[in-house]
Amino acid sequence: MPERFTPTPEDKFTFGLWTVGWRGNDPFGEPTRPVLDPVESVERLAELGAHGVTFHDDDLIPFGSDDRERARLVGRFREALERTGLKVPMATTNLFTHPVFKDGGFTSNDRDVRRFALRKVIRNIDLAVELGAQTYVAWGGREGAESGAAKDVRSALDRMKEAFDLLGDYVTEQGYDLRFAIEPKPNEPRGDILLPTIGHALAFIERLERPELVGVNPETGHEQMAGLNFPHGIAQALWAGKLFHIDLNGQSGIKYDQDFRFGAGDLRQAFWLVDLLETAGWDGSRHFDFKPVRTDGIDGVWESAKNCMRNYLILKERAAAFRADPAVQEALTASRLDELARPTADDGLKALLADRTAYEDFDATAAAERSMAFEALDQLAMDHLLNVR
Ligand code: XLS
Ligand code: MN
Ligand code: MN
Repeated sequence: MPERFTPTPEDKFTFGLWTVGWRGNDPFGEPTRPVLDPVESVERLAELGAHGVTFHDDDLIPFGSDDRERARLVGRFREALERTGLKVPMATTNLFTHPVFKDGGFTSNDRDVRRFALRKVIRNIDLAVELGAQTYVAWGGREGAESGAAKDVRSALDRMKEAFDLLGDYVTEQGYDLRFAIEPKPNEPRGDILLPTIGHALAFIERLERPELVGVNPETGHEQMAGLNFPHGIAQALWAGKLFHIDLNGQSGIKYDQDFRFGAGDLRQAFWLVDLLETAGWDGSRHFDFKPVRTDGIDGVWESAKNCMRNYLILKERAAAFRADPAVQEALTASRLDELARPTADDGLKALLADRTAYEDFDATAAAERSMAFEALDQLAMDHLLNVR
């Protein structure tokens, strides 16, 4: 019998090539691990039970490669995918590593850079579609500023909109079955980044010419870097029909982008997130965007990749046990979750205005005395999370 927290491709776990391939270079230190061949990543991830891999153009084809080299690298990657059965559900563009992108891609003050950025994205969209991707992530890594006058934010948002409108035209004209997912992040590497949170991105998307083609790709740590509640943000994205992709990892509070393996960092938010995705019937990839800690060798890379999936499956089991517990059902009723699900005025505005019990005869003092009983409910969740019930 397989161990119960061992993943299979049906669990839809995916990893960026840049995650397991991260060599441990940070602003203060050089790489601590050797280069990892994308083909080896594909093989190892398949062995571990993943469903797919994702990549930035430059993860697969180093910046500046000529056409022959590009074809060779894509060819051997494709061959590894066919051999292992691993899928490529998503791809993205690196618009942040090369110095040319020091002031961003879509919103660089330098128009030539913006035109180059769009061409770079379009080139990789063609490859993404060839490899079967249906989602194209756009993280505006360097779309931002460190100082006030350096960026006219309203003009920059015009340029950002222009970029997504042009990309929407491109995939529509090509007949591609591809949607875009904007990845918010508040800061790092820029002092401040445009579209810093899920909420900013959702509002931006509604101003686009083809809003139906664009959703969000929220990352656990990015919302938590801003002190926000990640499951709440995901719930709002789901509510808006805009959760097109998700980046799972771990983060401990308002700090630099830690990118720990999933389950590390804020464990309670991880629990509520898995509960949300599973109860909402999320059928997209469970994509891990994490960085194996730079203290570890290649052993730690595969150990942490395995444990991202293991932690998700453990939390999935714990969340299901919480939902199935009759005591939890009772506690949910005591906390009036069923009432929250009921419309406030399903009798209509006229009836609400005529209802004396709603206002004139309403006993606010008595209603204020009714306990919401949230403490008992929350402890049940804690007991299930810690597996002591
Ligand atoms: C960096 C981002 C990045 C995106 C893809 O902070 O998480 O890895 O997910 O470009
Ligand atoms: Mn991150
Ligand atoms: Mn990410």
